[in-house]
Amino acid sequence: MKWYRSGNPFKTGAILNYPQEMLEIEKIEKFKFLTEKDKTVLLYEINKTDYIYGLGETLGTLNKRGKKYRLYAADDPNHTPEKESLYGSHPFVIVDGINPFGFLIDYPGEIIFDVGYENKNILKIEFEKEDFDIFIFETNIKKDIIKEFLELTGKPHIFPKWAFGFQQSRWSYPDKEAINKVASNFREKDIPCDAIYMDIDYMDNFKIFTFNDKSFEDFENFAKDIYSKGFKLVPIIDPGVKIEKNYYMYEEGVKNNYFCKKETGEDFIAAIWPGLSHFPDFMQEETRKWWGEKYEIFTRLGINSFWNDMNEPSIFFTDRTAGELMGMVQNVLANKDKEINPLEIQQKMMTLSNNVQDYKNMYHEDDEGNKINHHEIHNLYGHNMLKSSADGLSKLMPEKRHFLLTRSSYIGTHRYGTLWMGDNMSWWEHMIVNIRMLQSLNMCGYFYTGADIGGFGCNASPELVIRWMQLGIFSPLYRNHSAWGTRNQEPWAFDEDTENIMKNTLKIRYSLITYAYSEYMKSVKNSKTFITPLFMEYNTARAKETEDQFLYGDSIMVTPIYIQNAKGRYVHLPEDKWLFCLMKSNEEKQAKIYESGDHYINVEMEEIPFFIKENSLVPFNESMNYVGEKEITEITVLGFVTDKAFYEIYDDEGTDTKYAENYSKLKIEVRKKDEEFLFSVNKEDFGDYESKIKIIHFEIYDEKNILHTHKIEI
Ligand code: MIG
Repeated sequence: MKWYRSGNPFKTGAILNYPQEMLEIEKIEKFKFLTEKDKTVLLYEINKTDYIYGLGETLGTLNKRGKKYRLYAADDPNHTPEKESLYGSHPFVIVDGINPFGFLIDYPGEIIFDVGYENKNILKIEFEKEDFDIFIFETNIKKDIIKEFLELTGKPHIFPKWAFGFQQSRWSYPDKEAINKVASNFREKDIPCDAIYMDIDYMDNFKIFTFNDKSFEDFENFAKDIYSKGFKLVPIIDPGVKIEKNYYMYEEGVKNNYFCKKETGEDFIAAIWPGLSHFPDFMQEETRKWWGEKYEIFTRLGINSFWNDMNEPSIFFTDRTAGELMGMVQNVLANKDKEINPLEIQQKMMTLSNNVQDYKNMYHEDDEGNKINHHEIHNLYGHNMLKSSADGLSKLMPEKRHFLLTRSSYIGTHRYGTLWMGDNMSWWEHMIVNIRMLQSLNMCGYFYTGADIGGFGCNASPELVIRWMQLGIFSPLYRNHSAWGTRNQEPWAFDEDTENIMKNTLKIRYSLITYAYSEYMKSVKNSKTFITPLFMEYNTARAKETEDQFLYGDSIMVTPIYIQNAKGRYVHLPEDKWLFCLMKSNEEKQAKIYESGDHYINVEMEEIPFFIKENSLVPFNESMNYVGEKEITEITVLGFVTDKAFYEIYDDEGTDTKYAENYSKLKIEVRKKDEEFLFSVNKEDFGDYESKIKIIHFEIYDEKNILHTHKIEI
């Protein structure tokens, strides 16, 4: 790995461990470094055979060639294909060519990545300022690029085990009665679920760290009740603090100088959900501490799971943008006889929100008292908000793992929690976006992530929600969420048949909890992606171009249906043989061996297709209403063995922070010797945690498609 420095970069906090040697940017190889009048540029000549992967949360294909990306956090709820910015900035790239290499840029302002868009053979990276670090990972082994990236930026946050259960959300369940109803529906209908989200309406007038005491009267008992049914509550936290006399967050913030400033030194003002608001200056340690401590109103009730929204930060309008628009409109009204240009007004309206000039008018102060223009470090706002939340929760509940989602993120934010993919739509086109982004986000440390299942904006059809929920089985974050005013999309929101399909789907997810949790924890430990693109494992052009399939842990390849009315799809099976599994429910499944190559598979609406790799095993446990409801004492290991297969079940208590000391490993081995199978299990417990699994059933297929069963009692 080589580290080059240009100018005098801002200390973003993204990099945990710097390499020993820092080189001057002029010495950089592979790239041409240019300083122009108003920008700094890096150029890389794209080789014909190069596949260029990365850039985390961006639209477009997994191979980023042929599009331009603008890394400048934006709250844009309309993710159409031509859009260049989403909510985060993840300038990490793997160039998969003759000699694969990777690189990471640490620069908190706007970066333009033109990946062969203007000129198809040039990757052009543009910065407004010359101040950045670039790290080049020169190892040829693609998986090692990820390892080195995580050595620099740190390991992903360890989520509680329940995070691998299902989560239901909607903007908004308006009051506690609505949430209670959702909770009782899940339990009465025997549909598994672990968490229910609370969107902005739980607050008093959108004032952060308050409760609406009418719609959520006696919040404490309401929360207790929900938790006693095995649910977690996940309240939303927005950064904007309402300007209102006697509101404690406002008063404390103003008094202690916790808010971002205008150029003049007064507190910066913009309109957002609560109305005119101030924005906490998360660049300051003091402010972060103050904010983090506010979570106490939740943690005293045992709540330590949250989502941090609107932290690009999103701005609806300011007096400046609204004033300019008003001026234009008034001008038109006052001069009725003059010719008007309606287009100009319409275009002005489009620039009311999230206006770059507003960001340029906003200032931070760092811990040394230096004034920093917001625009220059724009991409750090969400990162530092999440850091503040994470540090606060770690102090308030030090023994417990927190659960935190953020909308805006930077490199390294994965250490504190994760991102969800923001405001997608109930469009089939957004399912493939979800599939690709799971892969590109895993590459830059967001192992645990996901999109709004069923789509956020627009109305969803039952088929779309079914197919998306089926994909969701293999999405680490499995959250169904939808926007205000759209059709409901909870499992029971459609017809009975749809409800049954979703119930079976969710039960399969819960039967895979042992596998999901083991694979996630091993991924973090070994610094390898949990969701892995095919190009990472297989070196053929066909594998590198397959973007609509992915590996889920070490044993499973997922091949989702994401086309409306499709009753099947083509799949690419690299290298080895694979065991094709088609599941309707935990009780009804088919399994069949496939040779490598390209195949068409038939998949009915209620069926979930996936493949198990040759010489691999997958443990299934009994489904349950929520993670931890029952102890898992019995598992069934499904596998495909032609020689020998090994699987390690990792487990721990699931909620505490002592996972490094207290955990268990159950090592399972299946060997084929001539026509016989040999089975063995080896139990290793560490610290004070003990594996609870007592009975293991085996369902092992050989290359002739013959099923061999066996049972071991421990
Ligand atoms: O302006 O809180 O991405 O998940 O439901 C919209 C309301 C604000 C955007 C989030 C979405 C959430 C919504 N929020």
